[in-house]
Amino acid sequence: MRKTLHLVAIAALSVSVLATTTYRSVHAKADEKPALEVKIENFAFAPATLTVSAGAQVTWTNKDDIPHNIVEKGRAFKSKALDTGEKFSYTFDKPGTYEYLCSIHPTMTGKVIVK
Ligand SMILES: [Cu+2]
Repeated sequence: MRKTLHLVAIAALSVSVLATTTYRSVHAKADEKPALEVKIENFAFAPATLTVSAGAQVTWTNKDDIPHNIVEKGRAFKSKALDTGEKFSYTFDKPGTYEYLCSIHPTMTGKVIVK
């Protein structure tokens, strides 16, 4: 009788270890491409400097009630004017430093560093 209980306990433990391992591997996969977001708010990019790994996709969202755009200084990318709530995404394949601004309000600047 005791031996049976012992075996049941071992079986239960194995199932829980297996479940934990499966849970972790699923989550590790989800973490491979984190959502990288830059908010455009109060005439500023936040964060103003973002460091990402090559291959990362960055999404800008305009939270202001007036249009803004995102123009990379070397013209690597350029968005249309984004209205409130609109988004623009760009995938950074090559390492480097990408400086950008809002060409409607050129004092608004930001930077993405790709490693
Ligand atoms: Cu602007």
